[in-house]
Amino acid sequence: MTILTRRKLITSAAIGAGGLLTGCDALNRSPAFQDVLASAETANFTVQRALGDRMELASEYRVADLSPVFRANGTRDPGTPAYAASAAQGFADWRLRLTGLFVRPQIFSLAALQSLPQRTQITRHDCVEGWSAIGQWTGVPLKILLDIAQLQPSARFLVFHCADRLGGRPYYESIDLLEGFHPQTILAHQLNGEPLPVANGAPLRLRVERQLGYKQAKYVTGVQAVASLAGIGEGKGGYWQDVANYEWYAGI
Ligand SMILES: Nc1nc2c(c(=O)[nH]1)N[C@H]1C(S)=C(S)[C@@H](COP(=O)(O)O)O[C@H]1N2
Ligand SMILES: [Mo]
Repeated sequence: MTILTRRKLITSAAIGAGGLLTGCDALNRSPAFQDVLASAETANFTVQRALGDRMELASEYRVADLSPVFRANGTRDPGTPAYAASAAQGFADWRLRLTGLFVRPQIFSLAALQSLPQRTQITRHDCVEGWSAIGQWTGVPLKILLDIAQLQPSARFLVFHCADRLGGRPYYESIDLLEGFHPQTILAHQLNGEPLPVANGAPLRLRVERQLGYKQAKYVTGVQAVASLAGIGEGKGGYWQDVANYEWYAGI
């Protein structure tokens, strides 16, 4: 079924640049195609893979475009004694652990992360709840950490563990390796040139700029390399995927 879908899409893409959108719109409206999308999350992933170059960049904006306020959503403060104690000392004891299928598992302090090469990017965050905000993020490209820790050949996904719980469950998210090595995928410790506020995920959050807001894990404590998402949470790759069937590949 997946293969058929991909062939159809490639056929419509072959119409040429002018016909591509029309072809896809028609395909999107077809009930059979809707069934395919509904039937398997992998179908959506396949569509993304077939339609676009997954290494394309998300739009970047200018300082003049920054939202006056970058609103917060979901957890605004993890609220645990451990988090409060860490915040009280400026997160000097915060650690990012790279675990799972790495050749050289790592533990980084914030200072260690900040001593690595950094990237700053101004991007638009789109939340499924219907709001967007443009912010400037500074942090270490995830690729740099992956190059240090070195993935084992069996690694396929990167799971981000967070310090907060929502509705009693730990928040988590996951991405594939293409997204993990993408130049705009960073672990950010600054928003608009200031240390990340608690409400926006202090001291460290994921920015994975071609995807929706819920992928942007806040309060990140760990990156786990895995061969499969089965066995992590309920196996759908993220908190909102488990709780409300949100799409795992949340392309904008
Ligand atoms: N750890 C954690 N990460 C999270 C959430 C959360 O509740 N906990 N909410 C997600 C959602 S739905 C959105 S829209 C963004 C909100 O980021 P912001 O608070 O900086 O606006 O964080 C995402 N990452
Ligand atoms: Mo969101």
